[in-house]
Amino acid sequence: LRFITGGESHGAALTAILDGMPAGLRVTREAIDAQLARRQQGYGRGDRMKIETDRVEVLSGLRFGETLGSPITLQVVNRDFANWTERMDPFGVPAGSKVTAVRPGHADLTGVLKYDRLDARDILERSSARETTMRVAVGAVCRQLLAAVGVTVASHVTEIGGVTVDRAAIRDEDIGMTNSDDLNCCDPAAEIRMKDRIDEAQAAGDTLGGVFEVVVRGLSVGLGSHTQWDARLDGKLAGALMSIQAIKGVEIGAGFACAHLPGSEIHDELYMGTDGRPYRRTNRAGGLEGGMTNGETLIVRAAMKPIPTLMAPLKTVDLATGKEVSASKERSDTCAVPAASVVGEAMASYVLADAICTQFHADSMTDLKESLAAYRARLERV
Ligand code: EPS
Repeated sequence: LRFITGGESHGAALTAILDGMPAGLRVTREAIDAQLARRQQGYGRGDRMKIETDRVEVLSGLRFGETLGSPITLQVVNRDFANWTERMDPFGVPAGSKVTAVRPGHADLTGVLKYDRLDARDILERSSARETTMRVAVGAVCRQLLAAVGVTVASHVTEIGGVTVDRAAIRDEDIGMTNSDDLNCCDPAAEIRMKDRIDEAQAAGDTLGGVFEVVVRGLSVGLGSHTQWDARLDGKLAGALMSIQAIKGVEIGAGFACAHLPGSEIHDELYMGTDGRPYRRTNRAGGLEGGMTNGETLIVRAAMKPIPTLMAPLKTVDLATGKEVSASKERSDTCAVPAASVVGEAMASYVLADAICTQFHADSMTDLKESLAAYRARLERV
């Protein structure tokens, strides 16, 4: 599989092309729109989300609700474009003031230097996390392939602005089932404190980051491969999650804790089950060993930095005057960790659907399911 996205945050529309999906996958509009709606939620988001109601339009690759094996072109119209037509006109003359007080932590400064622009809007329109709308749309199609082979993808927020959930008290099977709409959180007591923290930050004109965890169940043993660096699934997942705007760290399973615990407390020991199959009692590997899925639940965490647009702006330099000033203010979110968790699910869905399509390469879902069933049957015989 491969996909690319196009679109500026306040441009006419966002698009994506997803290539390589087998033919014969049933895809519903509702399933895509439901994921788009989840991404729009979250306590701490700004006013833009009151303007947008993201809905997918499918321009190619589907007929009567089934994939054709051809590229799938998806589009989401930006409602806010109506307020930006002159400032974002593809052919008109420059309108609106330039953004020159570049925001620390944002793509603004590096982008204008690299792309030789005078207006940071030429950069920020594309670096904006609005782009993740299309990743979620693509991920929602991939999720439907995963569902067809018994794989489910969920997530939950585990930390916001230093307030953490009691992870030990959250049962793995509840993740994705008991999540709140407000913060995609499975710990109601922590969520109250997280909301207070967001209120405080908002009142102070500040922003907050956090951590989310993606949990994938139903994966076969052996997706990915130990044989080559770019076939290792942990590397692909980490890269995909790291590519989400504002993500600064990714962990798999016990992650960074592996660095300070001895091997005896990290590795998941094997026991022989009564059914004659080895099993594990722990999952500190997070479902990945040797760059391959090991049949346990896949657990990946990502850390998001606070959004760099602060209403109480940071110090910066105005590129037009050379003076030290306060950074520019764009309407923005105080905290977008819950939205990022939905994007994280989407990126994981894409990587896993790709791993399945690579291993069980097939032009149609019929052939894919047959070769996956044959592989699973062989594993059963072991
Ligand atoms: C964003 C700034 C805000 C966010 C936006 C990402 O948008 P605006 O500048 O229009 O107020 O709401 O997120 C989205 C639009 C979205 O769909 O997630 C930024 O600068 O990255």
